[in-house]
Amino acid sequence: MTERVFDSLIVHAQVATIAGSAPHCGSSMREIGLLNDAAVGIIDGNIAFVGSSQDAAALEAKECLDARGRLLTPGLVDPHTHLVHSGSRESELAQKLAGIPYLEILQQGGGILSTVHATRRASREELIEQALRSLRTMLLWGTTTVEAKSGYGLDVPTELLQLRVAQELRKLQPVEIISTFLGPHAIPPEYQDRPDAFLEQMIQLLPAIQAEQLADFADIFCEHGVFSVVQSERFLEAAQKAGFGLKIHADEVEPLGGAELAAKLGAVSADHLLAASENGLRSLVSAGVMPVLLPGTSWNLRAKPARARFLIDTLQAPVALATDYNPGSCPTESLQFIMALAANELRMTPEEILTAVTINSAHAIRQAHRVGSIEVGKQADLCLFNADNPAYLVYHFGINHIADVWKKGQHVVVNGLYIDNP
Ligand code: IZC
Ligand code: ZN
Repeated sequence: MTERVFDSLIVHAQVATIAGSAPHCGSSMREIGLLNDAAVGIIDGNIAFVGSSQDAAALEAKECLDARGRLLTPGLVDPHTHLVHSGSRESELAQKLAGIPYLEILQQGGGILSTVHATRRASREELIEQALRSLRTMLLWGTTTVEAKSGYGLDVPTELLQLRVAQELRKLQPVEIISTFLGPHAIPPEYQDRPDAFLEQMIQLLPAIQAEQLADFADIFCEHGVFSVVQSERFLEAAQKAGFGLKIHADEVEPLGGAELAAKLGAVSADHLLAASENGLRSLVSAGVMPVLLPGTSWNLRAKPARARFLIDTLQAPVALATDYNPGSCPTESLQFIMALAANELRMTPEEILTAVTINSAHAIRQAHRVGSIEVGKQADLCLFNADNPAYLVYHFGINHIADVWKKGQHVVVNGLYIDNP
């Protein structure tokens, strides 16, 4: 053991430990331990040592960083974003502030459809460039793994383009990207009177996406005026048969029954759930579906937040958190801001929040065997914060607390600055 030379060694850190790779449910979400004066060693991109700084003193390392008592956490995992798109929707801000509901803006041809128009017009290079800017922001703010949905093409070529862009982005920068096909995100103008024909087209596209390994998950916007529960079931069943893991935009605005459907189909996650019925929540928890809550969206749409306390305290459920980064309902890449909202809006504790943006969010995208906790054998995705405890992160809100970030053992953010080709 003493012969091993570590690529990097981080010493004198407050290491936030999350024991085990299983999803953390209910009160166990608060079981984050802080290892005082701890050290983490990295070899070949993986965590190879977690222990006291004293024990680490005997270890040999090519690079050593003194954390000076600051908080070291797993790299943050954002399990729900609409990363690849073109344009922005600040032109709809006045409508939103005037009280025009999100779904009404969509019915009038704006909202998601305005981003669809912009994305269809954009070149591959423009899509890459805009997403790269977002990924840079994410990394600088501590996100090391992100889920990215399609859904702004709503036609075969543009949906494929969005997914291929996500695939290319993996090679261009360090943040890991897990792709989701969200073809049924809205009904495109050319199919306005034939939603079932559009859905069929998206179902027909599933095998091609699977054959090219362009996405691990399939998702649908199950919502009043978008896709019904019956349509959602048809699409998700076909996706499951084609080998996709299932996700669902469930009960974001109206209690339609998306949560119940997620339970019935054994989805990997059910996301939003602001309006989900109590029965819906109970059944999805019993079925082992990960609830992914998006407090940035409820806050931005000025809607009632999801029932995190009911899930955690009454149902002893796990909860994961995500940004929902998109140009409409939640234009922010910052999981740190979402963490502050989770405290204030969802009444989650700092420990629950840290669990929800690490091990539980890794579960929401089936990556918990590799990321989401600081354990020997896991990928060395780490965040060093200018803070010495988790409460400080959510209490001092709206600013970036990141000092350093490691991705697969590479030191990609140093003192708050992005390092290209470390
Ligand atoms: O572009 O508005 N809810 N899809 C479902 C979104 C929000 C993204 C958007
Ligand atoms: Zn979404």
